[in-house]
Amino acid sequence: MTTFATISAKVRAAQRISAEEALFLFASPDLLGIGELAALANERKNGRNVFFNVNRHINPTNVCVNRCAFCAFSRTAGEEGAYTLALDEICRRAREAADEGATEVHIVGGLHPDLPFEFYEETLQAISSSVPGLHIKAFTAVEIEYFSRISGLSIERVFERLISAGLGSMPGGGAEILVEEVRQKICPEKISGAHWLDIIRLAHLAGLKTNATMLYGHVESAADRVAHMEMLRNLQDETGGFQAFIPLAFQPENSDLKLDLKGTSGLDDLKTLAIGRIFLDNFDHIKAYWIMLGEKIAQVSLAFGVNDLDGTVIEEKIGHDAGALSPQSLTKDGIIRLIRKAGKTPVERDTLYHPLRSY
Ligand code: V47
Ligand code: SF4
Repeated sequence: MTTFATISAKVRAAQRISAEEALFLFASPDLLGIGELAALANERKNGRNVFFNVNRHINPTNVCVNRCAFCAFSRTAGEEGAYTLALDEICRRAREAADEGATEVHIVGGLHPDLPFEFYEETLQAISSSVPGLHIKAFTAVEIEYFSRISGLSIERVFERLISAGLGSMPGGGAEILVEEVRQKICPEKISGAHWLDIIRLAHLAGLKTNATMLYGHVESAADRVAHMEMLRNLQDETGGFQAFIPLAFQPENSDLKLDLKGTSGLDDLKTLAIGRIFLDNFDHIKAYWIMLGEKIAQVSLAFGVNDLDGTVIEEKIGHDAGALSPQSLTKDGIIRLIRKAGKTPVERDTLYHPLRSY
């Protein structure tokens, strides 16, 4: 029989817990007990270090043919508020970021009905030639699949072309909840969960590291969250290409999923991060994306198994269009202070988790 004690014994012995046991933890009221196990699992991997990076997000366009029900960022072409950045402006932002100490740009956007694949390829080429050394983490699996469709190229060929144009790694977006019934409710136009996993597998085979996100706190059940994490854990066993798991707390404003959803509770945020740390024993990093969680919950999460606070971000749009109350960026000093005050050691990292400097 599953009890908290049997799960605790497994985690303490560094053994993998089952999906059923993860579900048991979601149903458990013992948040502090779960947090303690997650902290233990994390300390074993990362000691007292907490990573952050200095980065900038650039969203080249919010025009998107998918219009997922939870997304307040996207617009239809021609709709008020729709925008597309010129290549020069994207480059200018990347250069400005590097001048201010960023080591990474994080580039994701909508699925634009008219921009050709070459626009994205040229964007990477232009950034890598004008800002050499800046790591480009770009495009979700959803965008990669779209590039393949609009160009007629295979997924493998899309990766080859983007890597030679300067793509360094991929973020973890577009995963949402990989369970099909949930996808039908929240993002029916988006590629299936199985397809998302296939594209990520090909990314890993092409030598790209990626992250994996999980959008939670909308219509999904705890069982859906566990099924999602199990699919990620299985793929990670196969490829080892995931760097961080990033649960994204749903921000309900201005989205078609608004219903009577009020957003996640801090308790659910901490529990989800902690169970992610315990269940995903083959992921090195659990990232608290402070933009969606707020600074305080992100800080508390450092005692619940989290070892990464993402970055300075600068001008975040996806969460803020959906009502996120966090600031749009944090300074490096702000992140360092936040980590220090939680009793941990701040370590600036590059995108691939090489430590650059500890504070
Ligand atoms: O895929 C969209 C999510 C994602 C909302 O890999 C929303 O380092 C909450 O993936 N409420 C894009 N979330 C952002 C993303 C990401 C962010 C930070 C770091 C990394 C990384 C990846 O944002 C989308 C979707 O799941 N999203 N709308 C919303 N209303
Ligand atoms: Fe488009 Fe991504 Fe928003 Fe879905 S989440 S509507 S794919 S920008």
